[in-house]
Amino acid sequence: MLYPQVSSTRQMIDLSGFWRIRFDPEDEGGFESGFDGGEVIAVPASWNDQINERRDYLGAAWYQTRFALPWGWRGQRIFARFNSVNYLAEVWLNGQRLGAHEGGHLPFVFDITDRVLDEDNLLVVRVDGLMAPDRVPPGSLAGKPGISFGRADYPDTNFDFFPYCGIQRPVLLYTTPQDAITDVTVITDINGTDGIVNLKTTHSAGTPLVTRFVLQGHGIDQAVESATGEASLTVNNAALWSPESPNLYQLRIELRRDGEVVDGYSLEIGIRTIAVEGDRLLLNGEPIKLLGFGRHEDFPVVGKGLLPALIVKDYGLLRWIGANSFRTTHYPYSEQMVQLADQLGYLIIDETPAVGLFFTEPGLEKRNALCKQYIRELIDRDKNHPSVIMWSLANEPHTAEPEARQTYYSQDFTVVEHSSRAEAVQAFKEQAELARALDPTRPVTLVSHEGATEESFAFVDVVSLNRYNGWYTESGQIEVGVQRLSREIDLIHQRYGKPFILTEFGTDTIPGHHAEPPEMFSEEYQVEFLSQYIAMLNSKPFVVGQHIWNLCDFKTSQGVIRMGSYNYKGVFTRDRRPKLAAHRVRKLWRNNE
Ligand code: BDP
Repeated sequence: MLYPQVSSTRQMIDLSGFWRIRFDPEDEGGFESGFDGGEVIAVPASWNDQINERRDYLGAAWYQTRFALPWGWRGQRIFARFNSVNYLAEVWLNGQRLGAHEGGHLPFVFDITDRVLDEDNLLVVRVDGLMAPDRVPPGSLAGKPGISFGRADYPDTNFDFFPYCGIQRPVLLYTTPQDAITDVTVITDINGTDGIVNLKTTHSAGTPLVTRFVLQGHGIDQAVESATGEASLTVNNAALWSPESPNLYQLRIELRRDGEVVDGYSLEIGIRTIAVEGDRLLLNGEPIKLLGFGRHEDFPVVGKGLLPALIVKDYGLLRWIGANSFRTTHYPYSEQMVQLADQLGYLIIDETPAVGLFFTEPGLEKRNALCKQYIRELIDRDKNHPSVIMWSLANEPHTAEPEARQTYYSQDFTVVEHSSRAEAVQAFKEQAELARALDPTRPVTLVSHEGATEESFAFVDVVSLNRYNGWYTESGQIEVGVQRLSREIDLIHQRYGKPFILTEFGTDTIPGHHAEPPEMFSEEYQVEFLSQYIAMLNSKPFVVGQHIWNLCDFKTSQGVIRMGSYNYKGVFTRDRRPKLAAHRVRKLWRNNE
């Protein structure tokens, strides 16, 4: 899927601004052709923190806005693109239904060419933020043993970030010519000092057209023409892309008829390879170690709304602390975030919205289908970004047979046979196959909290684990916890022999709370905890990544372990001020520079 752009053949406008919203708690409906009044709402942003009375409201709401067709657009193909609507969207233009999309955090597009008027168009979006067992992430499962962390949070989620909803990223209107480039796939390789750029495009013209590819930058200006839409360019002495040197080339694609350009599309590409060899992760053929964080799209008032200044700020924090990577916990981040990672040199583990999956609860078939839809949409959206080095299928799916989990812990990580539920094994087998079929170039991972009992680790290239020894377990005893984790990581490595990433570890830390000797919730405890974890992880060559939970404090549902409805595991506060641990991690990651 191509991000819209403005060029000599394409136009785009952004419908961000003040829309109207009408909440519909009884699900009465009937607003397809618009409504009078309503409340003012800013788009993009979640509704929850904008309108006090609706903070915890997760039901149906109707958005509307009006627009006129920009001058000169008629005659082009015209589209409406929604970059993210959480959770379910249904859309009408001038009373006519355009379609629906399930799942927040991934874009969807409608062709509105034949439905858009020259003046006074009314765009209506019904947004449904309800948490339900047959949705992904699944919700409203509380009260059942082993579900919702065994407690009831409010609102009832089975993850701890606040379930913000609404139109959270921009809605764009854009044009393409009638005969347009519809997709581009860029796959790069390295041969000695040469870069190989393999290109494939599709277009909407009914007849064969010539595609011209022009690659520029770092002293080269090369072009190749193709009648099939496929081509391969060799770049001598290529300037490879890496976090240290995020070198990008400008790729221009032109669709031509009789020598005349009918459409053009430009993008920045990076030449790099990513591979798993034995238990190492290789970037451009060299072992790479990921230092970084899990994060959330989360900020006061806007909730999960796109906030460009926050993206700039967070990349500044990542640079300052010496991180080279992050995981898009627990849903795909904005396309702007990914585009900047290409430019600034960050490695992304790109995660689908599949957080907290269950396998024996009702709705499994629908959940599995949604997981596959998300994988398709995510790869379609992000496949051309050099920064994206891995696909993460899910975070902490509840895969273990309960008895197997008990034996595993009580017998100090004895691996039991048949430890994962058959439904989970089947689901991840199919999902890993799907991700590989769609993108054979990137490793696939699964982020588990089950440990060596996770049978689905067999299907992925990189093993990822979240652990809180010294916090949720071995509370107050960091050393005991870290030693136990060290043994567990070794056992997982023995069982699977794959590269390992500790994708989450951290402690809730109240800024300004101090204790000597260190005590839980104090800044000193976070410093000690992260230092001991990092030392342990550094000692294992097969550990190819350490991602601290979390970059910043973030909003959660209300619950007994979330004081003030915050998760305080950030090394920065929610308003991005460093805690003591930020300075320590900076020293450790930047080698005392
Ligand atoms: C992990 C989850 C993460 C939570 C974290 C925590 O993956 O989303 O925020 O625990 O409890 O299990 O802080």
